[in-house]
Amino acid sequence: MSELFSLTGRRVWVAGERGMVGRAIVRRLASERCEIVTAAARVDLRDQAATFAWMAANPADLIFLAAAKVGGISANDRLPAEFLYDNMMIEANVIEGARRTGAAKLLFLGSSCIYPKHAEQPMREDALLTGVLEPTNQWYAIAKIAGIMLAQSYRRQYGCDYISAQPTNLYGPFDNFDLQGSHVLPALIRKAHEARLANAMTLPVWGSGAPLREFLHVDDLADALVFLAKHYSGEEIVNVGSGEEISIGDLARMVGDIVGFRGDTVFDTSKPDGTMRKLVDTGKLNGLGWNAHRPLQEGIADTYRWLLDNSDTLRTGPATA
Ligand code: GFB
Repeated sequence: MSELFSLTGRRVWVAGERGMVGRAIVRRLASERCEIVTAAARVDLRDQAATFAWMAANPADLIFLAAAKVGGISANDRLPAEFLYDNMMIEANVIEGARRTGAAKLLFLGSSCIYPKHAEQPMREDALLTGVLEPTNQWYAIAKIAGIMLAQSYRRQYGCDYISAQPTNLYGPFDNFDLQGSHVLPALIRKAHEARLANAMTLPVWGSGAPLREFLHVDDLADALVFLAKHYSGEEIVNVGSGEEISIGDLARMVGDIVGFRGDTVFDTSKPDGTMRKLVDTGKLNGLGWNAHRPLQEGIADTYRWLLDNSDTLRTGPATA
C-alpha cells in the first residue's frame, strides 16, 4: 500500500512517552527507520513556556500526542478540574508548539468517551457533538473534544496535517494498577491476583456488572496509530477499536480464570456503572486497511504475565477498593 507520509529518516516525538500508550508507540516505532526524539528530562507539558522551549530545541517531523491526564471512572469523578485543565493545557501547548516548530504531521489521541451517552451503537465518527455526554467522564470528554477541534482548526486555518484518532478502552503493559485511579481491566487483574494470593473467596466488582465495554490491547492501538500516520490525512476523526464487546461481569470472570482465582465475583452496586455501552464503529479504519488482531483473552494473559514480571508496579498506590 502506498504511503501518504513516509517515516523513513523522519524525527518522531511521542509526547507522553512514559505512559502506557506512549511506550507502546515507541515500541512499535522501533521497527520503522525513523529517529525517535526523547525528552531526557521530564517536561511539564502543561507549562507553555517549558513546552515551547523544549519543542524548539527538539523539533520533530511527526508528533504523536499521547500525553494526557487519564484514569478510570472514579478518578474522573474525583478530579474533574485536573482532567479538564491538564488535558486542555497539554493539547493547546503541544499543538501550537507543533505549528511553531514546523512539524509536518501530528496525530492527536482522543477517546471513545467523546461520543454522546445515548449515541447509536456502534458509534460512528459522525455521532460527535450530536447529544449530551456521559456525566462520569464529561470533563475528560470535553477536553478531548477541544483537542480534536484544535487539530481540525489548525488544518483549516494553517494547513497543518493534524489528524485525530479515537481509541476505545485500552489495556496492556505499563497500565495504571492503582485501584483508586485505574480503569477496570488493570483493577480486576490486580484484585483477582491479590484475592488468589490471599485465598479469598470473593472478587469485588464495581457496579452491576451489566455495562458493556470494548477493549483494545495497547500494542494493537500503537500499530493502528503508525498505520494512520502513514496512510491517513483528513479533518475527520477515525475510531480505533477491536469490535469485541464484553459485559463487566463476564470480564471479571474471564480475568479470574486467567489469573487462577477460584472464588465468586460480587457486585458493589453503590459504585457507578457509567455508560451502559460504548462500542466504536471501526468501519472507516477497516476500510483504510487496518484491523485489530489480538484477542482479549490472549491480551489479558500477556498483561498478567507482564504484571508478574513487574510486580513493583503493585507497590504504587493503595490496594483498597
Ligand atoms: O474502566 P472504567 O473505570 O471506565 O470502568 P469507563 C468501566 C466499568 O467497569 C464501569 C466497572 O462500569 C465500572 O463501574 N468496574 C468494575 C470497575 N470494577 C471496577 C474497578 O475495580 N475499577 C474500575 N475503574 N471500574 C472511562 C473513562 O470510562 O473510559 C475514561 O472514565 C476514559 O475517562 C475511558 O474515557 C476510555 O469505561 O466507564
